[in-house]
Amino acid sequence: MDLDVITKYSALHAKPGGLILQYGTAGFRTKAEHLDHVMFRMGLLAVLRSKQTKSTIGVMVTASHNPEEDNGVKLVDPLGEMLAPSWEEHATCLANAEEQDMQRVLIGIIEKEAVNLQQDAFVVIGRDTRPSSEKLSHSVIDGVTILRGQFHDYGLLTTPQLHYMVYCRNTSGQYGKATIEGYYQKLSKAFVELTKQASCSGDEYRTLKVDCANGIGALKLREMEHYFSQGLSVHVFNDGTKGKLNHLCGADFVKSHQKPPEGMEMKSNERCCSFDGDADRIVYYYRDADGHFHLIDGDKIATLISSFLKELLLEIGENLNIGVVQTAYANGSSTRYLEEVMKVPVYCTKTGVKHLHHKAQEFDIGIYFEANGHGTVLFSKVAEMKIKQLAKELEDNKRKVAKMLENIIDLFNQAAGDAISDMLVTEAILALKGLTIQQWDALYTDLPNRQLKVKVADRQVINTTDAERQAVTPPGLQEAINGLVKKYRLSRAFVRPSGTEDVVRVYAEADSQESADSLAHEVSLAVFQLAGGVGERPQPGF
Ligand code: NG1
Ligand code: ZN
Repeated sequence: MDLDVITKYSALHAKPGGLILQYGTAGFRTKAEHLDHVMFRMGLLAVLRSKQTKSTIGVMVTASHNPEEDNGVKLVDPLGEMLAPSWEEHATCLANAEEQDMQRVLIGIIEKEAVNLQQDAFVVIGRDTRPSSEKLSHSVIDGVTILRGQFHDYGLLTTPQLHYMVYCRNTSGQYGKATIEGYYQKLSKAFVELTKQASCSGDEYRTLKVDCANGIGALKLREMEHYFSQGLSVHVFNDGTKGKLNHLCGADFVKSHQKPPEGMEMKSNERCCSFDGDADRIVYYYRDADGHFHLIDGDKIATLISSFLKELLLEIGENLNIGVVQTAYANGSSTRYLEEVMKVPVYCTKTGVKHLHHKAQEFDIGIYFEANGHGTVLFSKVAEMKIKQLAKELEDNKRKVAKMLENIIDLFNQAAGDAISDMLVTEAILALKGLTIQQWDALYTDLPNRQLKVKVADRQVINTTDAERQAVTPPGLQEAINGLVKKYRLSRAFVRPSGTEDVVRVYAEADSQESADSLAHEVSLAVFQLAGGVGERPQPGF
């Protein structure tokens, strides 16, 4: 490896002196103009990771639900998973090395990870629709090329589609074909077969309104639409032709503001959903006859899916173990409903899909969802084989049910949470069970809740434990929170430093919206006082 060449090219993607970034919950994220050097260096790192794992590695250029001016990058590991923790550290070191230290840091990684430089490397690249993404993805390619890695640039893709491509390539096509048509065909075939079993007598033709956050989801849904149009007709809103990415629309907006997106007409009781900017999150919602808005978040999607899977398993008399994985942001009512009514075990992990994904792998069928709508279902190899066998062996009705399970396995993107795939699963389940969106919503009532952000000088002064539900530092903060929580009924609150934004996040729930709002505000004040708040003191009201 000619390190001098790297140094020379690196200068063309020079790092702004003093800029420090952290590989966070979803890779690097910041203003797009600060990311050129990070992209080049992640191209280099992807080649090293590919050589070390002897597998294809993915690089996705996106900042998901963050504003259009931002961008970001994350690496995708061989089975479509998030990058291994030790490599996240390497990513941070490499991204923050000043130009003159680049060689040393690179050599350090190569030695520490015993990377064989003679090994071939292959990297696949995808990007979202942000104006800055194309140029930044070329900087990734520059990095890959300098280290003589081979690559395939898929261009515009949703984040989960890139995860799918990586997974397909590393399982020699067994999981599916690593092309965009391969993705469309695999999911659509499963969806159409599954919904064929729904008794459609008297049913109106199924339609769904989809807010695509003015992002990549719109492009890909339009491309895909005719593959599944037999079973579902989608009406795309916020397709990017007019509005700004993630601005007043998209899953993150709808979930955090608990109101409908701009740019979508909603008649009462119509089924609607929103994707986020890179189409890995989905939330549903509707307006009732009185005009009230009802949000159906990731927790309720997980509940619908797990109850359906449990029913199917019961019908074929198979007791594969099911587990639901959530984070501290899961609504308390969802956890209670899952545990007490549905009798499924529920686990709580730290925020960030890699933690949920990891935990979900412990079950035959692991269902994981973040409240914000990011999630999927993982089927273990054993579960998959058993179900496939039953679909051949069983008779009549039971065989049909096993076939449905087989289609469900194909319909879930097992490499990552995927808004398109989750949408199709949800639509199929609602059709099969003959459920309206109101009936689904009525499974349980969410506890009123509020999420706030507090700016502090250094958010890392907050350290947490118990899956982020307790703050261990700064001293006195947890005691203050405990004191405030006691003032309200059915209440709960916690704080944690965000992994994607320079803020501390505050979450509170209670028996009424007023109480949840007021508790969240009081906790924000405690954070501001005890964890080094900067700028204006948090004000009540939203
Ligand atoms: P941070 O900024 O660490 O809270 C947010 C989401 C995560 C996850 C990541 C990645 C919340 C409260 N947090 O992380 O769940 O989706 O972004 O996109 O929704
Ligand atoms: Zn996203």
